[in-house]
Formats: sequence, structure tokens, C-alpha cells
Amino acid sequence: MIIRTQKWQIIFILVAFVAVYAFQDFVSHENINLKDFNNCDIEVQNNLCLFNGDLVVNTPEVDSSLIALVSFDKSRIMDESLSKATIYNKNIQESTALKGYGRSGRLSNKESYLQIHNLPKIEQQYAIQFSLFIHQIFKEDVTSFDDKKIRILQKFHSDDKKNLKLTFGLDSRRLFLSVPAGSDAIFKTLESFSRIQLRKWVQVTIVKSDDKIKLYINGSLEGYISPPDKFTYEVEQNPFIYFGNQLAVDKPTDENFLDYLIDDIRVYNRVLESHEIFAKSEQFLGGTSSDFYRFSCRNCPRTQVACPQDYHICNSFEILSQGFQYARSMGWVDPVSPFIWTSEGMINSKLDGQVGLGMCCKDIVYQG
Ligand SMILES: [Ca+2]
Repeated sequence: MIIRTQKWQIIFILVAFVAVYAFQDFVSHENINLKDFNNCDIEVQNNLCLFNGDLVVNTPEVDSSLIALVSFDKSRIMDESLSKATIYNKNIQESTALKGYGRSGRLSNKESYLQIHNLPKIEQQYAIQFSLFIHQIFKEDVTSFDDKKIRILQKFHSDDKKNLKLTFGLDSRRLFLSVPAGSDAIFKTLESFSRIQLRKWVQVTIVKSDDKIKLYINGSLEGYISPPDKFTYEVEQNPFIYFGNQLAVDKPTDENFLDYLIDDIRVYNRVLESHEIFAKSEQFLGGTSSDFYRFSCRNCPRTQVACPQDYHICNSFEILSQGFQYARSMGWVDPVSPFIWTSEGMINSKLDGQVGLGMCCKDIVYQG
């Protein structure tokens, strides 16, 4: 009987010991700060990570330079990066998403906005990337030839003269990136080559380095602005990023506004390299790399089509393979102007006087 009791005591002690040990292990997992796990010892599928002998669930986004991520896929609109930026929003509806799952945010009226606050170290270098789908344009005067511009995004400064602004031209359907170029409300503005098609997703990326501000559409560099030598940004204490129609019109009346969707907003406090931008742009181009094509000219005769080094005038095979789709994705080739020059067309004298889009394709050695 004594032996039996001792046996149960031993079993009890063993069970208790295991339970306490397991509980401590559980507690230690609870105390793990996921910010420490930027590097797993071994990373396996589904965000599982082996670190220091423990199996932990890794966060899907561990890039510490990513200081805000809004996917609209959670139960509420929130920042999903490790930074935990503060999001304010008004009149944003759930809508269909880019990738066929999740949701996007729809800013459908003049009061709609999304603001992203608490963005650490964003002044000198940063990148803002988001997906955009313009559903409808509400325009006050449809007969106007003035290309009125509507703000889509601004990096907000308390003084409006110092805001970086991204606007959309109602007539030209191009994006305009404006940055303050001095102290007297002077702005330098870059006009995109690409046109934004209605009801089609495009990816927009703005990259600010020490000496340039670049604009990319679907991974294609549209151009850049070099601020004047003596230009310096006045550092704002709490700069934030603002999407929305409210206060969005660059004119006294406010009858012009956009009904548009945004998704996958990413803000980095570093420069995004072009290959990183390419990598996220292919889905907007049907799987084609934006690096493969360059536009030479638009509505131009064949004599004006010229290509940069390592590119040639696309031949008809390259145009029919993906080139036509690429040109459409970038807002060119529509029912009004469907003609693209090909290397075969360049030698057809019957096409003298014709104008079209000049496109260049990257030199690639095909190996059969
Ligand atoms: Ca989404």
C-alpha cells in the first residue's frame, strides 16, 4: 500500500512537473515579441518559423522598413505592418479586391477619406505604393477643355503649399505628381506618360530618395523630379498620408470628384528599388515584366520611333504576344488610336503619313 501510494505520488509529481514546464513554455511563447523575429532559423510554409528551438507563428510582413500596410482584408480598416500606424477613415465602403480575394476600400463620395498617421522616419526617404481603380468620374463641366485635376493622394503638411500631391487629370486621364519647389507655393509637376483607364486596376508607386522623386505606374518609371539644389523639406512633426476627395479639388468649387477603389497601400521609410517595384507589378500586366517594354513615342510617324540601348522596335510577334496587352494596360491603344508600329511596318511605304504608338522591346536571345 505504501509502495502504491509512493507510485501515485511519483506519477503526480511527474505530471505536475510536466504541466508546469509546459505552462511555462506556453507563457514564454505568449511573451515572445514578434518584432524580434525578423530572421527565422528555419522558415516553413504558412508563416511558421523555427527560432531558437521554438516553433512560432511568424507575422506575414516582417520588413521593418514597411511602416504601414492597409489591405482592407481584415474585419476593420487597420495597419497590418509591425509599426501599427494609426488609421482614420470616413465613408469608406467595402468593395471587390484586386487579387480576387479579400476586399478593397471604395471612396465613393466627397466626404470619403483615409488618413495614415504615426509614420516613423518618413521625411528624407520614403516610398508609397498602392493599387488604384477609378470607377467613375463626377465632373462639373463636361464641355471644359481645361484639364481639371483631382487630388488622389497627398503627403500632408499643415501648410498646403508644402504638400506632395498626386492628382488625376479629368481630361487627359494622366497622373500628375507635384512637389513643392520653393517657399512661394511653386510646384514642380511631373505628368505621367501612361493614361489611367477607367475600371481597371493600376499600381502606383512614388519613391522619394535624397535627390529625386520618382513616379511609377504598373512598375514602369514614368519620370522623376529633381528638386532644386537648395531645396530642403521642412520637416513636419507628424506628417501623414491622405487619400480622399475631401478638400481634393484644386479649384474653388467642389463638384468634381472621383469614385475610386484603393487597395494594398504600403508605405516604406526607405527607397524601393526598381526590381522590388517590378516584382509587385506583374499581376497588373498579365504576368509580363514591365522591364520588357519601353514606349518611344505616341501618335508619331515611323521616322520618330527610336529605342534606347538594349531595346529594339518590337516586331509583330512581340506585339501580338504580350505587347498589345501591355500597351492597353498602360492606357494606350484604344478604339480611337489602335495602331502600333512594328519593325515590319517600318519598311512598308504604304504606311507613310500614318501615326501610331512607338514601342520598344528588350533584346532577348531566344534559345530553341
Ligand atoms: Ca485587399
